[in-house]
Amino acid sequence: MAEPSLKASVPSAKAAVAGSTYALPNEQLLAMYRMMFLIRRVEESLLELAESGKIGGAMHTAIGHEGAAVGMAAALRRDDYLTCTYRGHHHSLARGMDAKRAICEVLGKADGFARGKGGSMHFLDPSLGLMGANGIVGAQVPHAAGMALAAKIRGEDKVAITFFGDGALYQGLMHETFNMAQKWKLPVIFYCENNRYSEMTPIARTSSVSDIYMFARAYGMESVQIDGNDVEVVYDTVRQAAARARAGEGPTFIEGITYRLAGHMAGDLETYRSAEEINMQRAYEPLAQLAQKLLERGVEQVALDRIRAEVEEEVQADVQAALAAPWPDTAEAYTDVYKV
Ligand SMILES: Cc1ncc(C[n+]2csc(CCOP(=O)(O)OP(=O)(O)O)c2C)c(N)n1
Ligand SMILES: [Mg+2]
Repeated sequence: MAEPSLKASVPSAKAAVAGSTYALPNEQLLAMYRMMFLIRRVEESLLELAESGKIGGAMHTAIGHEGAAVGMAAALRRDDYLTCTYRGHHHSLARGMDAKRAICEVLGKADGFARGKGGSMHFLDPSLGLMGANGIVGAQVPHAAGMALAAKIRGEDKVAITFFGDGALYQGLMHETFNMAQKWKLPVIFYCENNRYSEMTPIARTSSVSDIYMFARAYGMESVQIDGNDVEVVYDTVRQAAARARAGEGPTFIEGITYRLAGHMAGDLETYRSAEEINMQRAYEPLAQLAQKLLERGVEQVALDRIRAEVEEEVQADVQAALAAPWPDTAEAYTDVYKV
């Protein structure tokens, strides 16, 4: 079965948020451009470090998914709860995690926010509302619903958002969660980053429906499909979903169409898709889309170039500082470790 192109999916996606009043000022869009480029360069640098053997364990990047993270971060508060998958560097950086400490964590250095013990797949910082990434496909979704339930019981004005992939939709616990979240009108946002692949398998080979936001409609849930590579559309959709959640109107399911420009994980040989397919998607990726939008709205290319140069310098300094940072003391091997 042929894989539907991103472009083909986008018109219906835009229609799903028709009537939106979003039009962010250029200044805010430039800040979003800066953050998306920072995430991109941190992750590209991490891939280089992995290739040179400096990173132990599995590492998944979200190169091409930056729109979802940066749009979300602008729409929510830092005390709103967030859970995500093993592909979660972008959410954490967008919520304000320090880039040097993030790189330290992936390298296993003592300056990492989990003292180098969590690594790439377990980014976490409760002070930023980051309640945990999870390596078990789908597991973080009921966690977020539980946080939303707790917020509701305590009478807190908090929303929980959870990110997951298209492949997670076929896990039973997702559907149990959708049902109860809708029944109890929990303040939770289910955000599916649909990159059209589960590891090396295209969605056309795994899903019985092509528009997966339809799954949530079966539970009576508000559910939309959007262009997840358009950071402004993501911002506006999450903003509306959060407003509904805070007003007690219950959960929203958002299917953000995107595309993973790098491999499933570092070291992926990518034998399952062609270079032509990847190159075709470069025209729609979040940074390219936003650059084009900014130029059309009167921003000069030189302003974008300046941001890129500044971020480049910042990220290279962070990488060098992380490489030079100390390793944890060997005695640390026995701290913060639990057994049951
Ligand atoms: C319960 C479970 N089954 C299988 C795996 C192995 N696995 C890791 S990532 C992945 C693919 C998930 O695809 P998707 O949900 O689309 O997320 P993406 O990696 O594309 O972001 C699989 C099957 C796992 N980690 N957990
Ligand atoms: Mg996927």
